[in-house]
Amino acid sequence: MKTILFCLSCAGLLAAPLVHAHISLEQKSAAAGSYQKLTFRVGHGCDGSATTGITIMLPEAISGAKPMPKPGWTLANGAREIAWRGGPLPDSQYDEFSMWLKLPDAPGKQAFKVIQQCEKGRAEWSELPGVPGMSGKYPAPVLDILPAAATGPMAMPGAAPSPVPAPAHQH
Ligand SMILES: [Cu+2]
Repeated sequence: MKTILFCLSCAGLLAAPLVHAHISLEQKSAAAGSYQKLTFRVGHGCDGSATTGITIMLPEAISGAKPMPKPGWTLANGAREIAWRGGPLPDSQYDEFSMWLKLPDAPGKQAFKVIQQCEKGRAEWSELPGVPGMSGKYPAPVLDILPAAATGPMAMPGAAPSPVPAPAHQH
């Protein structure tokens, strides 16, 4: 399994000059059970076509998220997915889409599948690392959730418990 993971990351590195930014997650890791802002960066369109929609699928372990509204984009947030529609965001520009959520208590890697809609075509960023048969061209952004004890407020100030209410707050 380690070999597969290693070779996939090799392929990603080799392909980097061609496929550049992809859709990436600014935060690479965070403490289990913490409240966290996640920022998804959209580095380019679909084969040169401008982006008109970003849909982020929440992993099963995450029960809710509060997306950040963006001028020029309408927002639809369901329990399992969050969608921004608008733009268009030209291929030559980049933008960020953020949400606020509570991470699960269990450590481990969580993948956020992203569907990018463009004026022409679409791209599904859904490939998971370590799965044989994947091209590696459209990796899903992955967050590494670390055991809370391994981080702690001193090591990661951003991961400290926050007074902001839980995103899954029910009325
Ligand atoms: Cu790319």
